[in-house]
Amino acid sequence: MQAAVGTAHVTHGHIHPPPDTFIKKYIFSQDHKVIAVQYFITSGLFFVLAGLLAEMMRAQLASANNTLLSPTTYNEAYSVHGSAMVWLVIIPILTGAFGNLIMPLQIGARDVAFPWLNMFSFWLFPPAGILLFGSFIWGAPEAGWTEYPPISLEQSFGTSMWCMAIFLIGVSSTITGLNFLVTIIKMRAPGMTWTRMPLFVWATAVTAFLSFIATANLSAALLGLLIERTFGVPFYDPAKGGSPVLWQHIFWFYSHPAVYIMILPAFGIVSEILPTFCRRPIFGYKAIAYSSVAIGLLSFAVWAHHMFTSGLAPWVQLPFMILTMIVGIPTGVKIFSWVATLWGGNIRLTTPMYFVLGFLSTFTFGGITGIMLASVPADVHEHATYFVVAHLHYVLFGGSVFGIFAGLYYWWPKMTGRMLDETLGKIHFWLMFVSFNATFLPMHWIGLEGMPRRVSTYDPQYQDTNLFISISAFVLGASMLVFAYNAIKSTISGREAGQNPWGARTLEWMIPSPPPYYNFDDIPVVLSGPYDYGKPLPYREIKADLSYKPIV
Ligand code: HEM
Ligand SMILES: [Cu+2]
Repeated sequence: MQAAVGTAHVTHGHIHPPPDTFIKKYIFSQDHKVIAVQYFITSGLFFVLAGLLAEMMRAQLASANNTLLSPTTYNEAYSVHGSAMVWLVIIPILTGAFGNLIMPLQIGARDVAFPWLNMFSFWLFPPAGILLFGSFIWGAPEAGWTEYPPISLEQSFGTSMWCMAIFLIGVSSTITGLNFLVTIIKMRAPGMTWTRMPLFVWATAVTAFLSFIATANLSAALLGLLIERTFGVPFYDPAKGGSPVLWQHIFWFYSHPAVYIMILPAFGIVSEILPTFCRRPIFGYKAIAYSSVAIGLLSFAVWAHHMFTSGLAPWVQLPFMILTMIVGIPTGVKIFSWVATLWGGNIRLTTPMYFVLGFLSTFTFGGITGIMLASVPADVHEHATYFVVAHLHYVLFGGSVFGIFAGLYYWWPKMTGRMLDETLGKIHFWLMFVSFNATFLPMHWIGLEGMPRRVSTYDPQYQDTNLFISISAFVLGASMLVFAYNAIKSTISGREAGQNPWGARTLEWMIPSPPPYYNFDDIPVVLSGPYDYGKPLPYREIKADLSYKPIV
């Protein structure tokens, strides 16, 4: 047996041998599973820091003319909060952590195509976080996560640190995108055709393509900003002949695809969890897979919907408005397919399912306010108000973060070998779901009534609603403690998960939890698609327990 395994490893010559030292095993590891955990821990830490900045802002906004934070500190807080949530939390968790943990297992591979590059990508990430949070020492950036010139040209050295931080994350994203693309194209197990791939892999493939293609634009824009700030080369300063709108175009040419980098993997997570707990094939497999591709391509053609108030000619605005609304179609195709999967399913209401149902309601709501913002006549009024803050948190928090927690509750047993407590999971869900809506739903109203975003004081007419929002935001922050407690409890005394506690059918559940170093002793042979509940397993010579054991 040992010899047979040995030969199989030789045929996969690019796979690294097991590490022999602590440093190689846990610090500079090339194992995709260890790297995934490194991403989870690092982004988890940044999530706490960025969340604390949000709570500081809400403390300031609890009353109309509060003086807890100075206007400058408030500007720094939302700029670093937004930048960190986007680049240090959501993107690294969905790609670096979930992509690394799940994608190679689901395609039956022993690792990603370039394990060393994978390690390198990860190690660009902690320095980026240190630069971003360290920028507070010299005066953090104050022009929001979008850092529009000319304001971003005028600020202190902290803004240059922001440029370097985001540049590092950009390089890391580009490399990971390339790595994942090659892995998915070249390393799928025999028999795993494109239409036999799990939907999370489809989502990861499109996300990797976007990371690879789009992020280089951001890097170029950032380099321009850094060069202008350091050496005075006038790319963006209108006083010297540059164009601030140039920055906006390049920034959004990246950042609109980036919103799909932040949501497609969450779509993938939802598409894995639904069939498992509905015990039936996912409705519209191909529709879900191909709509991800459609969304990915369309995402390059809508960027200027962020710039309707930047003086674009009307004949430019119209196509951007129409194209943006068209993105709603493939997204709607997914939502209908998910609802149709639920329809008539033998539904098990586990914690991952709670978060999926939470995701479906909040993300759909955020998608609809997105269509409202896409309409030029409406956006002219909604732009730069709290309506936008409400919309973006419905999609990023209600979508991406709910998706992340769904995935965490679902794959935690695979990652750690132990179950999370279901009761605590449900308490976490209800606290988070209710306080999330209580925090962000009222922002739509005050936004439409005219409260501007990015301000530390406001007209007293918005006082009561803001106090309510702030109290809800503190409950929302506290709800995360329930998860932290659950995670610690599971690590110390959680029930052993076994190989396949949910009775799922994708390949990661066909191997032990946590997976062994080489993942698969023998590379599996795939015979059909992954969600055919009720039929024999579609893998040659793999026997797995498919019974779902309810967890009490
Ligand atoms: C406890 C949870 C959270 C609270 C209370 C919160 C609150 C806030 C507040 C008060 C602002 C600034 C509004 C302004 O003055 O313009 C803001 C901005 C922002 N937040 Fe959050 N937030 C939370 C979680 C998140 C998450 C999970 C994300 C995920 C990506 C996120 C992304 C952003 C972004 C991108 C901005 C825009 C920053 C800018 O204007 O440049 N937030 N948030
Ligand atoms: Cu956009």
